[in-house]
Amino acid sequence: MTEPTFKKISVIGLGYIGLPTAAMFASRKIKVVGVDVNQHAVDTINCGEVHIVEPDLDLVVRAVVNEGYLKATTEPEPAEAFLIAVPTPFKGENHEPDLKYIEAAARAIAPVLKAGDLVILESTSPVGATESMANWLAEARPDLTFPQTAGKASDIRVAHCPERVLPGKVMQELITNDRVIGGMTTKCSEAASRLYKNFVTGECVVASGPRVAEMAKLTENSFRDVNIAFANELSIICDKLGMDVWELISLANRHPRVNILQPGPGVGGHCIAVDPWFIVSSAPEQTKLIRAAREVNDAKPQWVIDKVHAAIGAHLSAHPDKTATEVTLAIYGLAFKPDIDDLRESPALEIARALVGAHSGPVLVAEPNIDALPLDLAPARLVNHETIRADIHVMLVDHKSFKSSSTPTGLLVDARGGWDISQAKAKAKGKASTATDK
Ligand code: SAJ
Repeated sequence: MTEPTFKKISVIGLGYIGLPTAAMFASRKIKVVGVDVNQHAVDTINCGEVHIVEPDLDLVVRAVVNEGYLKATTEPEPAEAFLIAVPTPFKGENHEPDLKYIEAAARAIAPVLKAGDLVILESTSPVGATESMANWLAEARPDLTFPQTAGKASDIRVAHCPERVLPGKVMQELITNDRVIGGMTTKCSEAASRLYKNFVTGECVVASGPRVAEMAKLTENSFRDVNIAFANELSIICDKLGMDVWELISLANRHPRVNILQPGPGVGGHCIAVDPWFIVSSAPEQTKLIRAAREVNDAKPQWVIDKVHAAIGAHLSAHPDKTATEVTLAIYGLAFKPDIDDLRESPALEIARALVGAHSGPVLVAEPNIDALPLDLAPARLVNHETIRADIHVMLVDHKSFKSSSTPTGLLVDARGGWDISQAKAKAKGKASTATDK
């Protein structure tokens, strides 16, 4: 017997993952109802517009809303498949995962579930979250059967299929990335694979269950975090030994089995700096390396701040006639990574705030992807990087436009390796590689 195709699906949570996913299904001419508690997001989408920035998303959303395949609402309605893409933040100070949004989403869809429906958790989640979700659904609907008790014969199919797309490339990676399918039973995995095959050209890889699928997603982001921590530690070692860390890494990466990522001012965004803690909280005694990597990356912004203060001190020593109020500081980049406009959870923003708060002289900020500075940077001025004249230049994000411009004149604190400081280094023998006179 051929399994039915999905005629209507519902996506709960219309954020950075949910909206692109909803739009992608709708672009395959499947009716999609997007559900969000944010009335503004719902109204914006129903006008064919977007409330988040992601290349090409606006075009797809406009088309699918106009054609009637995507609509948004605040109240769940019946569908054949439900995809939950809500945030999983921390609870309190101890980096414990908070499943309250998943629970709220499960309880919101429970009343409209019917036998044969599929519920997929896409949110990055700690191990066991999918089973908790299935239990909340079962609690709310004792008239239906669920895989945790009925196995393959369950009325409702449940799976964890974690999103793995890179912000900035979401519309492309949604299609081409392989998709991990962690069904609670083989029937659940079959149904989820069938759903994603509507647009995924990568492989739908069936895991042995939802727990390993949850752990796979956390492992991917922790792997990246540990690798970046290694690069960040190398940058601090190189600074002590008077070497260029970017040269070092590019030499080491010539080895066929070495692939070190790049150091920076710290790790930002909503995933890499968060997800490793979900593993730590599941196995606190067994996660020494994962925890250490988090600590190394979290300490990097302060290290950069200290470097800038040392550069200000060096400049004042070289110009005894000046006071700090006469030293102009220029900051290049505020976003959490290159070539995006997203300032949330950005180490560059954290560093800029600290410098603006501590420095008594003028602070100029170049961030080509925004139109106005955040209010708490108020004393600073947003400027075009090409017109900057300053005593100390601080590179925090290597946006393409910064790298294509010439290296500025003055003291350089380059947390990204975006400037060519090799000549300057030769001139400034004995000085730290990250604070170089040019
Ligand atoms: N970073 C470095 N050095 C590097 C690479 C990144 O310092 O060599 C920094 C970035 O500047 C940024 C942070 O790490 O501050 C995170 O950026 P990212 O590009 O590594 O990752 P995200 O957070 O944008 O997206 C990640 C991706 N995960 C992996 O590549 C394993 C993406 O595929 C996931 O879907 C996403 O997390 C998520 O939603 O979990």
